[in-house]
Amino acid sequence: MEGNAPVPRVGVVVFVINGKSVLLGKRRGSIGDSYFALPGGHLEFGESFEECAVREVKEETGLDIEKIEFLTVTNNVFLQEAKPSHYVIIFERAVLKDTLQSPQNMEPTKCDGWDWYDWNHLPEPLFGPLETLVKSGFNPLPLGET
Ligand code: 8DG
Ligand code: MG
Repeated sequence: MEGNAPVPRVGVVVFVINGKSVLLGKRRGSIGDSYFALPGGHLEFGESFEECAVREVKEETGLDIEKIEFLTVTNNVFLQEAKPSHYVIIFERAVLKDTLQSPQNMEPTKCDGWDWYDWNHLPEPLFGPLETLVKSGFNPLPLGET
């Protein structure tokens, strides 16, 4: 393969579901700066989607999650960014192991802070890939929770 040729990367992001709310944080310092996004990040070599979801949520929010389920996948090309990039994003859903546990802002240089948002009253602006999903009518809540 070409040395520095850009390649698509894989991201795993997680709808952490708490009742009718999901966890979102305003991004800082990378693609999607100032937009609300899901916790998540780059799939590491050899990792399963579930392992990546657990690791990223723990690293970014301190939360322990369980019941990780695959929801959907989207193809996202960001050509307008300072560093053009291309991500295949795996969207997972999960719940808290301990519903009394609160999110912590573990990486304050990358995120303004985490909070729960009612699915029917999401904050703005949402990061593009998430915005597109929401606008398509996608709903990450289990049936009956809408
Ligand atoms: P880093 O150490 O590489 O900076 O952080 P990371 O946690 O591994 O990566 P990330 O930037 O959080 O996520 C990887 C890419 O996934 C991100 O650059 C763009 C893409 N992405 C989306 N939608 C979302 C989303 O809702 N949340 C997150 N975290 N990333 C998303 O396309
Ligand atoms: Mg991240």
